Amino acid sequence: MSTALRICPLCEATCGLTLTLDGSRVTGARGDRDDVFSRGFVCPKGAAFGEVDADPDRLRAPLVRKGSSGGGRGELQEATWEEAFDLIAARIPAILAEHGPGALAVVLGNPNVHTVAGALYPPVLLASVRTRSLFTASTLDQMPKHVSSGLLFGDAFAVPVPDLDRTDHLLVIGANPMDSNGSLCTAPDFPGKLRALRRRGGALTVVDPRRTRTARLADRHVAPRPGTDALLLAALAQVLFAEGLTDLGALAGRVQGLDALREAVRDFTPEAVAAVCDVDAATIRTLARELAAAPAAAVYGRMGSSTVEYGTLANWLVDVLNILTGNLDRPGGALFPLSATAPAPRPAGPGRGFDLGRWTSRVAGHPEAKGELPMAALAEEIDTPGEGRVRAVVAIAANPVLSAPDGHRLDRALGERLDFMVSVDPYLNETSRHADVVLPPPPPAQSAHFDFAFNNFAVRNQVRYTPAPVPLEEGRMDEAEIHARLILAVTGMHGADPSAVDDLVIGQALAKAVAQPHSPVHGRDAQELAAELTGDSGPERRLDMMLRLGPYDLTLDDLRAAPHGIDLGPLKPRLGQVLKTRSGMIELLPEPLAADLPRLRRALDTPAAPLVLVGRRHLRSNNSWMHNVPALTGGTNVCTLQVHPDDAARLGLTDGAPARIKADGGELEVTVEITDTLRPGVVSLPHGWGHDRPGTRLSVAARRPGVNVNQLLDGSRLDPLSGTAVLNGFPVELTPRR
Ligand SMILES: Nc1nc2c(c(=O)[nH]1)N[C@H]1C(S)=C(S)[C@@H](COP(=O)(O)OP(=O)(O)OC[C@H]3O[C@@H](n4cnc5c(=O)[nH]c(N)nc54)[C@H](O)[C@@H]3O)O[C@H]1N2
Ligand SMILES: Nc1nc2c(c(=O)[nH]1)N[C@H]1C(S)=C(S)[C@@H](COP(=O)(O)OP(=O)(O)OC[C@H]3O[C@@H](n4cnc5c(=O)[nH]c(N)nc54)[C@H](O)[C@@H]3O)O[C@H]1N2
Ligand code: SF4
Ligand SMILES: [Mo]
Repeated sequence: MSTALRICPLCEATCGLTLTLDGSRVTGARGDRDDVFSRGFVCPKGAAFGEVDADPDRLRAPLVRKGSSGGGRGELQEATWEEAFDLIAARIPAILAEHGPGALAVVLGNPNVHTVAGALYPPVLLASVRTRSLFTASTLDQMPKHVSSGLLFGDAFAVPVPDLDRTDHLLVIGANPMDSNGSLCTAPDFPGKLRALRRRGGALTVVDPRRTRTARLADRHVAPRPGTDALLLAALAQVLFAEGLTDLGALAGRVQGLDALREAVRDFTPEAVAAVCDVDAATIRTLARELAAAPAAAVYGRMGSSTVEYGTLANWLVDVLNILTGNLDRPGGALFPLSATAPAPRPAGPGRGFDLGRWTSRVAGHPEAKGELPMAALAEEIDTPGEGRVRAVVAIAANPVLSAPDGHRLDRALGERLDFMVSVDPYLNETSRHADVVLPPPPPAQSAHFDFAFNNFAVRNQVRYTPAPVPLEEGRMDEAEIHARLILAVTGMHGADPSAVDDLVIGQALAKAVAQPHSPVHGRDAQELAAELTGDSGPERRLDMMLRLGPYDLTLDDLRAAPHGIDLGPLKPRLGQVLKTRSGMIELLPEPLAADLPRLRRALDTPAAPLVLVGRRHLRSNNSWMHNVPALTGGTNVCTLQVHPDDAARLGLTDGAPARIKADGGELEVTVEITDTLRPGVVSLPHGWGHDRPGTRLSVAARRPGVNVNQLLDGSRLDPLSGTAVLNGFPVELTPRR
């Protein structure tokens, strides 16, 4: 028996785990008490790390489709790595040569932000193929935040996070961190931090149509009609202006467009929005006054205010409120983290700004956002004939058949209309079953971990690296090597040494850095610097390089010498480093947002749908891929349609009985669960279920498949500015099954 440290990759909290090992088998997992950030916290998912790691349904070898000569598509069979990459090299470059780069769609799912490989290689793949057909989970999630940050601050990745440890007042809108453990706010033990806020006399307000576990902890819970957050937040801003409660504090002089904003929100009075939001005007005024009165306050919005019709407006208004109350970039408010692998900050001054809609999607003409097209448009980009059609897909850690709108259409498109598909995925699931080649990464215990993504959203600056706790099993390939070989195979360099990819990146990055006056290596020799890098693999050398080019004067050796991490202190004000707008100021009322306000104003006169659907997450689940682990299934983690007792009585529904639910995209049979934790007029169905398609290898999940909520959508409901799918607050009809 031995122990090893591993940062948990299962959610955004990034807790440090201590694994107990029997040889190379993980026999247990507990929170690492010495971890500088998570200090021993663990949740049920992290505690089940061993079971997640050892799932017997995980693929052990690549799968390649064979026997397709007879007209059918053939069957996926185990193959060698060589066969798998040979086939990719034989097919994709030819498709690119014939049809152009856009014929290859790159589809990136959520676990990409939870692996070293996913952080380091997809950007290289995209840059070398030069395809504009990029679809990621962001347009099912946080793209509205990127767009609003891009417009406000000039940098789509400049996301302020609530200073949980020091704030006096936290206003949470459309997030349920008690179950999700937080998102775009990396905070191990979010529950403990909320309790500590209350203990030190601070206030927690939760705005959510459901009485969630987070709402139950709050001093005040407001349950508005789903989809109306932007109106509610606009009214808060209106009250701050009208009652003279704005106080920019240190932001005064760094903000542009204040008067225009006052004018733009003038008609969104509490009285004007009260009926649509179904929140009385007095409560709205109280929320605004409390926010303004708190010594330090933070407004924090997530999924429920993002994947909605006015998602970008709502995300923008979250930061507008932080700015109007002087809480942006101040301790206790919402601050910009500074990760150890971020490039060394450049001096303050005007930047290049942020542009939206530089190109549009082929079929529906959706504008790009941050270089991406809406995931909701992937199916139509494959199945609509014409010049520029997507003919090949590389899907990495993505299961859009379940996670994106209208899985049936995407399922058919992937199965019948593609010339070639690759999945990098540990499971044969609803999406990867369509691939011609499946490349399985090893289980997490065999992978090193570093949070390239989440340290940018962490409530405290810190840095931790955990090498792979156990060596790669015979026949396995590290996910970084899989990605590097995939890049080589796709770009016509099949057979080259995969370290060539890392050397290329290192060479380019160092050449750029030595030319930058603000870089710690300015003026030095790039080749000499490359030779100084340590690390046993391409990814380790790249990590070492990023640390050396970063803001803290760190190296990989420093991280190795501190296995429980290095604390880099609380978040500090750093707006000057962050702003990259063309004006060099915060641009409070950017033109694309101003142009979207009339649409919001029209919502004031639109009658509310009698019944709308919202999602929910369960602590022991994670999107679509953890229903196969027995330790995490059962109990309350079930795919039921939650219905309020009043709606159940009105519609003649009984608890546990089947019902039919119908929306734009289709119909589902669901099991009713009656609960008063929802506001009337709202039903809730979780996502990631629907494991009943043939040809998958998910033996546990298939026994209790549930239904795919996204089948209720047809992909046409989007937040227009960000291309994000409306997954919350869409109208449904519900009838008992007769
Ligand atoms: N209705 C509705 N739909 C939603 C949501 C919602 O709230 N409601 N939430 C949305 C959100 S926020 C997100 S992020 C998306 C997620 O959407 P996706 O990213 O498409 O879905 P996941 O279920 O996270 O599955 C990711 C895939 O990664 C694979 N995987 C797991 N570990 C690894 C690994 O280490 N390496 C690789 N290469 N693959 C791995 C899994 O087997 C799975 O196939 O779903 C979205 N869909
Ligand atoms: N256990 C677990 N943890 C997870 C995940 C998981 O699947 N399971 N997924 C991970 C991922 S990929 C992400 S992105 C994060 C998401 O983390 P969170 O953003 O915390 O997401 P949810 O738990 O979906 O919470 C969204 C809340 O918004 C509410 N809501 C719905 N519509 C509206 C609305 O119109 N207005 C308001 N104000 N509220 C609304 C819902 O009732 C729900 O409580 O969680 C991550 N962590
Ligand atoms: S909170 Fe997230 S990171 Fe922490 S143990 Fe649970 S799943 Fe892992
Ligand atoms: Mo997500």
